[in-house]
Amino acid sequence: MSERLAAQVGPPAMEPLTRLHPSSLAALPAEVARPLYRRAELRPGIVHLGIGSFARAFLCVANEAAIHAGGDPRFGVVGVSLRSPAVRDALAPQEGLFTVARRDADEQGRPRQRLQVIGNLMQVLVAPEDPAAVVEAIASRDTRIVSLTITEKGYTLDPASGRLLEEHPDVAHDLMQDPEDLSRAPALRTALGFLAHGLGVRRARGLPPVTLLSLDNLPHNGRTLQNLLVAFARRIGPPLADWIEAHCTFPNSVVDRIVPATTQADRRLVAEPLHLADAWPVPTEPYIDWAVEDHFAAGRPDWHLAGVRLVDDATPWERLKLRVVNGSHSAVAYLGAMAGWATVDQAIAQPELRGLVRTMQLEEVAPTLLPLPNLDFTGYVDGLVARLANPALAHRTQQIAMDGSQKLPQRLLATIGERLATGAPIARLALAMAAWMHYLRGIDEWGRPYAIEDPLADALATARAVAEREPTLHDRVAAFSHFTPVFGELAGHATLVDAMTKALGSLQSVGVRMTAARWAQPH
Ligand code: CS2
Repeated sequence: MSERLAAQVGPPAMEPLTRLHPSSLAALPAEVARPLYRRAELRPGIVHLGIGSFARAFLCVANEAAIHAGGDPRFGVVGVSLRSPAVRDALAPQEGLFTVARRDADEQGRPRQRLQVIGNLMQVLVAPEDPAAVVEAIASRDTRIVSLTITEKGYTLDPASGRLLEEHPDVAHDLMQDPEDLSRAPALRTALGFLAHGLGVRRARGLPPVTLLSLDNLPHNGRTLQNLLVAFARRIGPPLADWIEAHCTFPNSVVDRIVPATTQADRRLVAEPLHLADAWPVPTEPYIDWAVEDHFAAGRPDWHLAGVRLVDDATPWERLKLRVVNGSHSAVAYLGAMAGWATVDQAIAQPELRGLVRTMQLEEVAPTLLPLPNLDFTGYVDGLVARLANPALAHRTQQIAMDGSQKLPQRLLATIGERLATGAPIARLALAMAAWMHYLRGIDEWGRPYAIEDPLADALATARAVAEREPTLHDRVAAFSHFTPVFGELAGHATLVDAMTKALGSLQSVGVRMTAARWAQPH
């Protein structure tokens, strides 16, 4: 057979794999964990907005562990996709079952994974197809918690101040929907719109309040959600705003688990040992940590049985997580993407970058953290570097680089602001900010272009273009630093502008590797 013909005919067709499904659970290989409880006993106690990979590898995993440990099964999850039907289309034929693959490397550095089929996701609703179903789910008598992983931009807030963006077109649209006219099931677009309308129905029906639980990487995510939702509700009906404030609770919570986007390779890596096809498995790391304030309006799952920390005040955990884990992640993402290191493990394998992350954390971030009993900070940072070095995750630096405008205020600028207030050095933190600015030019050090994915991409491009007209690098950085949605009160701060100019100048002239090496040294 000629080579051309062989290519057309392709390899012999493989037997199509049976789909993961409750009826196929019994045939799973023994080493694959699976639901060992009766799924029929689950009740839909949690409505989760944003049922992407993170929610499934985090909330559903902790929930599954709690139920396995004998916890209350009335907290099954109804997932909501606010945009695309893809997760529902993948999981409906599997009756909500999906596989979590915990991946790392063995002592010899060979990748390995442990598979678990998760059973507590009961249903997935697709908001644009049936907004009324989402409102009804939030208003359902069974619902006791409405949780969210909608990413930073899903909160429709001004990143630097946390204020509701009333002028955002989707917010403006949702504010116009009539909360009294429930029969028409308004075509809501925002998470806040769905929450306000769902809670409006609950209140109208005299049903008990619920807990609103944000699982996103925002500062004081519970309080932030409360402020936004109450501001939104006040615009559509002050009594509803009062009811939410008086009865619903919004615990702050801090989530930590690295969950890269699923690829075709992941599907194959899971299908092979499973001997079944899972349309949307989720790869993740073995590490998982969750601190949540124990302040629930209508009960909660027995998450303590799953090792979740139930705390009075999550603030110290939040600082640690956002500033150390996410701050390092963003620094590695921008520097790595510019240097052409496509994945986080590739980037952190460079001694210069590893050194920079350690110095930034130990010298500049550590003094801004709040005391946590028994925390060995150096061990925590070393543990983070080991997590980032996990070669089995292939976490793309470009994935983390997305939405910088929404992430950097809490990951880097809050720390910078506190350091500046005491006159403390900020060279490494400013390098991370300069790396973002460098990244926004859209071409890496090898001349390869990429798109800037950010809800404020257009405004950022304009700010950059305006800054480019300035005669010196210092003036360009100063002009760009007036982009207030990100820089907020630090706009134009002389010390920050000086430090960013120095770092950006170095990135532009000697590149990422040499700059990281220099900035990793004591200054
Ligand atoms: C990452 C986070 O994509 C990002 O911005 O920094 O998703 C990170 O992986 C998690 O917060 C880790 O807990």
